[in-house]
Amino acid sequence: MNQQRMETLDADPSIITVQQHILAEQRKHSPGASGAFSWLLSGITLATKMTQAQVRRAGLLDVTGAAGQINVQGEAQQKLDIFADQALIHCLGFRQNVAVIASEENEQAIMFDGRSGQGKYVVVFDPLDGSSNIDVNVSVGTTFSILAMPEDLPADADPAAAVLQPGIKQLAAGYVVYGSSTILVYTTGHGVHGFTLDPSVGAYVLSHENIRMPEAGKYYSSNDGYWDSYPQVYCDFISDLRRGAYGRPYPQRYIGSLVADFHRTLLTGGIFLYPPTESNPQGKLRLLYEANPVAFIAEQAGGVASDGTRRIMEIEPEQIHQRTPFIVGGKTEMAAFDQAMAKQ
Ligand code: AHM
Ligand code: MG
Repeated sequence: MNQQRMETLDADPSIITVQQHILAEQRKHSPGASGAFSWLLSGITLATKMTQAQVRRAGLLDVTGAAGQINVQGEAQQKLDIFADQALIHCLGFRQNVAVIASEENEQAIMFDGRSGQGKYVVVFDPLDGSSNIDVNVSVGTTFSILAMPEDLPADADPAAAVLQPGIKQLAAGYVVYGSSTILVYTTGHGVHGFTLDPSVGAYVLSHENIRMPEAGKYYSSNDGYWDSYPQVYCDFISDLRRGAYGRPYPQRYIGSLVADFHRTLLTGGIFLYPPTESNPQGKLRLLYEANPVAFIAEQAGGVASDGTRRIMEIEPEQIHQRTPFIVGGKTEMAAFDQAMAKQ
């Protein structure tokens, strides 16, 4: 083999996979760590790879459309909702350190048999967020949040008690966007890092290290189809954004998949709003597995997340599937939003 051929076969030493990154972060921030946490995260990444493989074949396989069941939110489950849910339950079921999981698709939290004492972690997720977009080739995603299993929980307790913790207790959180490429973004409280799936090797590779949300951004994002039922203060604030009251006019972008709308907001700044509406007076998005993980990532990237008056991550949850109004964005837009709320 000649020298030139040898060179083309050399592995790229600068490539860092998500697994390597998590292990390196653990060595840096928790030198005594057992590696159990990175093993758990690898269960999540594996499930998202299984899901993305199905998403990429939507239209070829019989995976699109409704499954004919209604979930606990009263929404029609898509076939891919169920696939993604089962993939996560399957992959996390093999991680002995996971005691309890809760998912958008299941009414009750699930305690894995015999793990109330030994399992250290609780994982909460929305397996396929924005799934009504799947049939029309629009980006969808997965969100997840990892908490510590409470030590004093009796073995026969309702597993929901393990899940009902405020967002400030999250040990890690992340999401995957199945978009023009598949990207995984995660935080363990030491910054926010993004990894793009390289389909040729099947690995998430570091592509966005230490993401910072721009202090002031370009777009606002909300479903203004509900304009007539927004509280007046939201209409006033959005009108001000549009007419340039905060420096320059903000154009609108809205996809209708939280992960995709937030990912754009994370990278380009601006503000995302899902206010209370007539049909969803408590807001539409779910606190534990949509708002909390996104809020953790936003804060770690220098942004802010609120329910209109409170910091999202300080809300004490009462129910697994509790909804919340959700406003998240860069420092400048969120300060303007807070001022607008204070004036009402
Ligand atoms: P889902 O979890 O059932 O997919 O619904 C959540 C989605 C979010 O991704 C998105 O932000 C929101 O619903 C869009 O709602 P709307 O269609 O009312 O704008
Ligand atoms: Mg969702």
